[in-house]
Amino acid sequence: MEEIEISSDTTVAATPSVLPAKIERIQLSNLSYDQFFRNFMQPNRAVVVEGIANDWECFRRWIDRSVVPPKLNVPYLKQKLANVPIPVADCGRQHYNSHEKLELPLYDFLQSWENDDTESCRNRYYLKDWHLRSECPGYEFYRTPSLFASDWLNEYLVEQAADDYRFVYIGPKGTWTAFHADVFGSYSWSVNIFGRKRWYLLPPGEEQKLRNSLRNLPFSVTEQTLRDAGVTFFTIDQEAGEAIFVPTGWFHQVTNVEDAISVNHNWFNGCNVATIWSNLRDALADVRREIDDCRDMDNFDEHCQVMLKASFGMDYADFLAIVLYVCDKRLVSLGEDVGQVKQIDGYALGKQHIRFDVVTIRNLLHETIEKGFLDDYPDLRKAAASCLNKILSTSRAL
Ligand SMILES: O=C(O)CCC(=O)C(=O)O
Ligand SMILES: [Fe+2]
Repeated sequence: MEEIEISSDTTVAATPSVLPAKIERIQLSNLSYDQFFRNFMQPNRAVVVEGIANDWECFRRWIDRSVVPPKLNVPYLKQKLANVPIPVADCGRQHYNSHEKLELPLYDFLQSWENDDTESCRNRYYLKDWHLRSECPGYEFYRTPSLFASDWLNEYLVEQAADDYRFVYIGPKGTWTAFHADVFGSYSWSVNIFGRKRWYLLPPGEEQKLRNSLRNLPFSVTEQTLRDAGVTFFTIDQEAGEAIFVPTGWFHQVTNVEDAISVNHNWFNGCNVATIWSNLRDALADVRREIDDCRDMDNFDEHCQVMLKASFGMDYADFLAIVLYVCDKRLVSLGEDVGQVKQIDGYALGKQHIRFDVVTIRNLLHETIEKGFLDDYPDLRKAAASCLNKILSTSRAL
């Protein structure tokens, strides 16, 4: 099992220096896990990693590189995959803050790639957020790069056989993803296996300059609108074989400037879990404000959690279930002498990494109890307190 390890278990993030003029590009062979952890994940900095997907099955087989220009190998994909319904975004139609979604049979979508006569339709449908990995668990068309293998969200969801955050995107030239920050405030990584995407990436807070008089954010931005609003932003052209690490809370808009195919995960871990928890509490505060006039109804707090799940995608119980599950796995391994903590795609955590994760959870739960964040939810508070006690009684190993 391949180990991912850090050089010490300190939870103190390196002080972020001023933003660089450009997003750094680094060859995978020149970037260790520990460097990525300290220089990018902890300080929440974007980076492009080159040379990352060359040995993936999808990189080698989904694309026919024997023709000029290379193109999607539709016969191969049809032979590998059944004609399942796939989710597509209609880039010609706006639905609130994103594109309208519909489902198409996979083979219809693939067929339209081959047909030039349907150009207008072809360049409109964007196959995105496709859970191909969980739909075909036996088909290992890629392996998560070790840099991104500490992933509490998918570690938990995959082991529970629940809906995960691992996706495939297949976008014809001109399709695009509207201006957004990622779900929960998670990190995302995106690896192109084909084509080119253009990203506009904004450091956290810069999006505030784009709010209109109703405090709404724009659906789409251009370099011109960003410059006019005095926004600090980065433009990145991402080529095949390159990964983009999108840190927590960085707004972005992405265009497939050529036909482009990518694999992406959303995830969080010990480096950004405190931000996720803070976002979740802010989202609950928004819900409570929205339905403040119902405050006297029975089960008001439970009702708020139902609304929180609907708007944010996760409620307090979901969040704690992930954190407590992750913590238990690590505590069990610390209690044994050779216990391994398995991560997604066959990775395992090194000892310092296990300690880092546990210390992070200890700090998070300690603050949660101290500050009364769960006082409206006694059962959750009890579960959090009991986990904290378990951590404290394992202090020998910490
Ligand atoms: O590639 C795209 O169209 C969007 C990707 C994205 O938003 C992400 O990876 O966070
Ligand atoms: Fe995104």
